Amino acid sequence: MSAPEQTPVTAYIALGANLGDPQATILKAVNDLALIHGVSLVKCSSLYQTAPLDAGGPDYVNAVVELQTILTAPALLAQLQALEQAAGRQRPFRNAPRTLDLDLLTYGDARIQSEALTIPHPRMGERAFVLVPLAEIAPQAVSAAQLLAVQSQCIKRL
Ligand code: PH2
Ligand code: MG
Ligand code: MG
Repeated sequence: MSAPEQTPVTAYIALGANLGDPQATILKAVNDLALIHGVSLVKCSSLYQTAPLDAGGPDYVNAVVELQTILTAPALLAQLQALEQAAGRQRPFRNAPRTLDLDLLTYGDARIQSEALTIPHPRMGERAFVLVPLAEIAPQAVSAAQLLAVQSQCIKRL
């Protein structure tokens, strides 16, 4: 008998980095995401230089990717955390500068509220560094009103 088939789910991931060589780290992370077993990379936004929001340190490089995955949301999260660890991520305090941050924005149309994971990402609608790259690859996912609300935040396409 053949194994049951799993229906792939579309997930969006926000990538961010502002320590080390952020641009190289983000490009490597996109590559690494595509290599995860059970994940296919569908689209990748441009890279953006962004001013830190509610945070200090150097400017960030941010991007958003669209994935198709047969992994569950917790299993995908574990893979994202493993890539953050491999990039030398440390967490000395909240919103500290970081070598790599990989945030699961949405997972299909799932709504998840657990200790480890809140989906959709609770702050994605307040952040130009998420909405602008997301609108680039998934215009249906972002409204004009949402973009208008973050238009004062500094973001420059690289
Ligand atoms: N991430 C944060 C806090 N602030 N600012 C920018 N520009 N880019 C980020 O990725 C970012 C941030 C927490 O994850
Ligand atoms: Mg984050
Ligand atoms: Mg994070």
